[in-house]
Amino acid sequence: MFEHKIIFTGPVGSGKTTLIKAFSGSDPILTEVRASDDVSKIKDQTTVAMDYGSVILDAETKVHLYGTPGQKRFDFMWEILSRGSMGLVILINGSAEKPLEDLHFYLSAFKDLIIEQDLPVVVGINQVDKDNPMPNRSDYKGITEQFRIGIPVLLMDAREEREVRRLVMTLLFS
Ligand SMILES: Nc1nc2c(ncn2[C@@H]2O[C@H](COP(=O)(O)OP(=O)(O)OP(=O)(O)O)[C@@H](O)[C@H]2O)c(=O)[nH]1
Ligand SMILES: [Mg+2]
Repeated sequence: MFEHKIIFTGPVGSGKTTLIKAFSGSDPILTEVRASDDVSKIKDQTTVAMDYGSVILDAETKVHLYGTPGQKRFDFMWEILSRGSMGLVILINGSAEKPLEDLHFYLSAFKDLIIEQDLPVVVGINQVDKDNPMPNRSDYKGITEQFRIGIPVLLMDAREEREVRRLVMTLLFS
């Protein structure tokens, strides 16, 4: 069986934990605690170390999913979780205040994987009106192309198993 490790990163509230819960075959392992300070204005719980889940895609393929904490103060976990991963997903809440800046920030934070290691990367934009997103897909594309040409950008819903599967398949085949 081929086993792949994939890392999911992105800002607080972009849906990393939601996605891993939606997609994991077995019970995911979460490290959520009650949010304090600014995060509590957005939601009740936040990831402090990692999310982990796994899913068997077909008879030959198992995927291990690792979600990072979004909060910058836990950024020491980003590098630890990145080790040995075959691909990176950056998840962006498209209805946040500055989603293009968020994307730029995470592309920069993971530029070693993206530029030096040339790992497969896919960007998922969620929490948007898919028919008329603002900013639109090509705005996000423009940001990714400052880092590397050809990074796929998908509009998706992190709560939907089917859409997460499409995102993961895009990563595995890119
Ligand atoms: N409309 C919509 N809501 C979503 C989607 N994905 C997640 N959400 C909601 O947005 C919030 C995201 O929260 P989390 O999944 O905890 O976000 P996170 O990225 O794990 O955040 P941290 O662990 O704090 O970094 C939850 O309230 C979800 O219900 C989506 O695709 N569409
Ligand atoms: Mg989380």
